[in-house]
Amino acid sequence: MELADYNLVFNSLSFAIATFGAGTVFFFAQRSQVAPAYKTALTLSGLVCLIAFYHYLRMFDSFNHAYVLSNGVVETTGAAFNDAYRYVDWLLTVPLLLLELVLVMRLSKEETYSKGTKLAFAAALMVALGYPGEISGDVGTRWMWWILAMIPFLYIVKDLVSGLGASISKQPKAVQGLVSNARTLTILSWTFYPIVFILPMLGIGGLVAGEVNAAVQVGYTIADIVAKAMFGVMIYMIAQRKSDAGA
Ligand SMILES: *C/C=C(C)/C=C/C=C(C)/C=C/C1=C(C)CCCC1(C)C
Repeated sequence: MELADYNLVFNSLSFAIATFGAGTVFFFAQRSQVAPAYKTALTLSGLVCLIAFYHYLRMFDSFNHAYVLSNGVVETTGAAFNDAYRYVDWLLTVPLLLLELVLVMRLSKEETYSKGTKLAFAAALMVALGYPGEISGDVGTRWMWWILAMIPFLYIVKDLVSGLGASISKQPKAVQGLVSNARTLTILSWTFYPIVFILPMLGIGGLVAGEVNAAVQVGYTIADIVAKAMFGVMIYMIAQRKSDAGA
């Protein structure tokens, strides 16, 4: 790994730790600012940041065990970078993020339950199908798992576009724009992940199992910050505006 790539990965992992640590404190503190119906959504935002904070600490640690700097040259130690932290993180946080969106919309109990379980299940399946591809150094194997993981992914996107789309029109006027923006942010930031996944298959940044591809790590880290922390701020704004409107 080149020094510039090493620095890029080191700094972005470090930045993510700071962002998710701050996000955890912020979202838990802001629970007191919203009506009781929306407190769970904020609790979930705080939990998502806390889970990510922990996993980024572990990834940073794993990265520092796999690579060391000696006289300005990056050396491998023989220890593999552990991608499992990222996937375990997604397995926990991705369903929670979808529940956040469903909860803040305050649909009927049945709708919340059925939408919440369907979306959470599809999200967990998507992450589980992506992992065998992520740890493979074989282009064909990676494409196969990518295609399989795209099935639940497209199901989620379709549901966010059509299913939640219908519910958005039933939201109070004051938040319709915000809810629709939160949904757009989710779709755009989530689409980033399958694109980042294929970078090494397109010859960007090298493809060796157990070795860090800087473009992939930085790409996932940016997407995580948008999909978890920025999304959490939008959920907070929706919750606060709906609380003010007594909705
Ligand atoms: C906080 C973390 C989030 C929002 C993670 C989202 C992850 C995805 C949308 C991942 C999707 C993938 C595919 C659609 C195919 C290839 C494998 C994945 C897991 C990268």
